[in-house]
Amino acid sequence: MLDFAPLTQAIQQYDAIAIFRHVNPDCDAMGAQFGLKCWLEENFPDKKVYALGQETTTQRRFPALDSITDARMAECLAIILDTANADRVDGNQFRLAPYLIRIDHHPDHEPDFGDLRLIDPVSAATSQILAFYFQEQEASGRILSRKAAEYLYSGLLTDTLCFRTTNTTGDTLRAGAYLADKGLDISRLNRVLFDQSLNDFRFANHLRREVWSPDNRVAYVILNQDELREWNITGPDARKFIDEIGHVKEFQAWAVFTENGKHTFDGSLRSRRVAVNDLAEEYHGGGHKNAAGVKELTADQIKELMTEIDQRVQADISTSSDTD
Ligand SMILES: [Mn+2]
Repeated sequence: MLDFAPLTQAIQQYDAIAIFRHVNPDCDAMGAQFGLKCWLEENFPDKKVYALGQETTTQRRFPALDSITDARMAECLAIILDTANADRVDGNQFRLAPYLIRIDHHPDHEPDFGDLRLIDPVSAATSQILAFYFQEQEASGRILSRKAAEYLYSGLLTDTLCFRTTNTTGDTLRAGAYLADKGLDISRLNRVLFDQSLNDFRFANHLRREVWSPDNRVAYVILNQDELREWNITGPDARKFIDEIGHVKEFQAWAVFTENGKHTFDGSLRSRRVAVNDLAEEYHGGGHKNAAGVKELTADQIKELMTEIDQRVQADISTSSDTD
């Protein structure tokens, strides 16, 4: 369990708090950001709290982001959520903060990034870490509202693909139960997060048709700019459909690559068992063991990467008799 005492001390010490998260945010980044903002505003009404960043997610609606001057930033405690690398933060102003706290569940590769680091790679979501912090704080009379709980539950549910990922644990479900007890409408939230438009439904069919899997072990799709334009979808949004490929028993690893504006490809990688994050790091990316991202690959590099992943899968199959 993380020691949250220094976090509480820092929050108490500063009159203004700025909350950051990563670029191309998912619902865990946004949910954690607004869950924390909401909780701080409700429990520390005298403090000013800012949610900073430019981008947002299309999966559910979040309030508008704030903006502050550099001078104001220099007075703020900065809290960075769900972000393992300094250059992945959405916005640069955190560098002006007198004190920097990181709360994250990604493996920690930048020990100098953050004055205080609350990192738990075993947590399925940053929202999970915050849920336990807020629960602990109830002993000090602080409350978690339904609204704040809803933000965190959105993060928990999306980062675990509805409690299905390999990092879903009893703690994940306990965090979910704690949040649900705040009066959440679970069914409505699921519809808000996972119901899709007709265009999305048809795009998912297109993606399934385009899957390339020569040996039925490793599967991937490459989408070029013309296709993305035709389907009226951005690269990051198209890559979120990767789960469409993840339910085929034969596939041990799978990926979706989308052409970016620089004539190279960005990709999302997933695997059942073999590690893909160390390989992703060789291709301008990174992430979790079984879920990672890569950036700016040429078509040849895609082939190289998928061949390397396939070799790992073959080695894994030949050393393992566990086939469930
Ligand atoms: Mn996350």
